[in-house]
Amino acid sequence: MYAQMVKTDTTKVRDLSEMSAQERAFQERIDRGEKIEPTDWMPDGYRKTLIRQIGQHAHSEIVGQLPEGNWITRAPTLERKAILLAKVQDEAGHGLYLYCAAETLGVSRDELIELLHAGKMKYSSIFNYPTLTWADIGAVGWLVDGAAIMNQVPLQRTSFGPYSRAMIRICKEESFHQRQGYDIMMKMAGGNEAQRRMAQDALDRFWYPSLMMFGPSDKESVHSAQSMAWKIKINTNDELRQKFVDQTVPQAQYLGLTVPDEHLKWNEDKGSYDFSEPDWNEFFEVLKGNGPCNRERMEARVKAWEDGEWVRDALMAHADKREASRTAAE
Ligand code: FAQ
Repeated sequence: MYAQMVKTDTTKVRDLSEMSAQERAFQERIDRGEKIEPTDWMPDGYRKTLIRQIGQHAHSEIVGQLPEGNWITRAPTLERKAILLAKVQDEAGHGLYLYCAAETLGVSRDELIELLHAGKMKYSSIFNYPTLTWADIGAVGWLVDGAAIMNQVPLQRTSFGPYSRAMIRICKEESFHQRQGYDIMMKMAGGNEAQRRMAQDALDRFWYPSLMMFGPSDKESVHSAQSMAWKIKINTNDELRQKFVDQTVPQAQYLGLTVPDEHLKWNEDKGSYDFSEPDWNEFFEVLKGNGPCNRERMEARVKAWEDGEWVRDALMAHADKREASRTAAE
C-alpha cells in the first residue's frame, strides 16, 4: 500500500524528422523559447509529463508540511514558532498554486489527490524521513529547501507558462525558507556542546536524503531526456546534485560541521567537489513505500482529507446556493 513505484517506461526522444507537422511546429516553438499556454495544442506525452511532474511537486509541498508541522508546538521560542508557522503555511500555498497549474491541463485537484492517496502518484522521497530534534528543522530549511531551490530556480524557465509563473513566486518564498533554516543551524552550531552535536547529527541524517531529492542518477533517469527536449526540465538530475554539493559544502564549513562523506574532496581540474553517491537502494525502497515514515505520512494525509470533507461539502453547498439565487435574480 502507498507504494511510490518507479515505472519503467523509457520515453525515446524523437528527431524532428520523425514528427508529424503539428508535433514539429510544437517542438520548434519550444526550441525558440516560447511559452506553451493551456489552450495551445500540445502532444499527449507533454501534457501527461507535466501532470505527473506538477502533480508530484504539488503533493510534495503538501506532504512536506508534515515533518515541520510536527515542531510547531515545540519550537523553542515564540518567534521561532511564528516563523515556522508562516513557513508551513507558505508550503500549503505552494501546493495550491501547483494544483491550479496542473488543473489548467485538464485534471482536477480531487483526481490528483485520489491518485496520491491510492499510492499511484509520488511525492518527494525526502518527506518520508522523520524530524527528531529541533536541529532537524534547521536542516530541513537549509538542506531540503536549499535542494528545492536548486531544482526550482531553473524551472522558472520551464516551457509551460502556468508552471513557470508559479515557480517564480515559489522561489522567492523558498529562498526565505532556506535562510531561516540556515539561521537555526547557525544558532545550534554556535551553541553549547549538546546543541552543536544536535546540529551535526541533523546534517548526518539529512545529507544523503537531500542528495536523493534530485532524483536517480542520470543513467537511471527514465524521463530526463524527453523532459529536457520539451524544456519541462532544464537540467539533468546529476547536474543539479553537483551544484547543490558545491554550494552547500562551504556553508557546512562555515558552520564548523562535517559533511558525512569521507570521499568528499575538492577537484581542482573540474572545479567542483567529488562526492559519494547516496545509497540508491535506500532511495528505491523509499519510493516503493518502505521509508521510515511513508505509511505515517499517507495516513495523516488521508485523515486530513476525510476530516475536511464537511468543509468541502459546505463550500460547495454555499456556491450552489449563490449560483441558484443569481440565476433566479436574472
Ligand atoms: N522522490 O526519470 P526521473 C520541496 C521518481 S519541493 C520521489 O529522473 P523526473 C519544497 C520520478 O517521479 C520537492 N520520486 O524523473 C518543500 C520517476 O517516477 P514516475 C519536490 C522521485 O520527473 C521544502 C522516477 O523516480 N520538487 O521540497 C524522486 O524526470 C520543505 C524516475 O526519475 C519537485 O517535485 C524523489 N526525490 O525527475 C516543501 C520539483 N526523484 O513519475 C516542504 C519538480 C525521482 O515515472 C518543506 N520535479 N523520482 O513514477 C522535478 O524536477 C523532477 O520530477 C525530479 C525527478 C527531478 C524530482
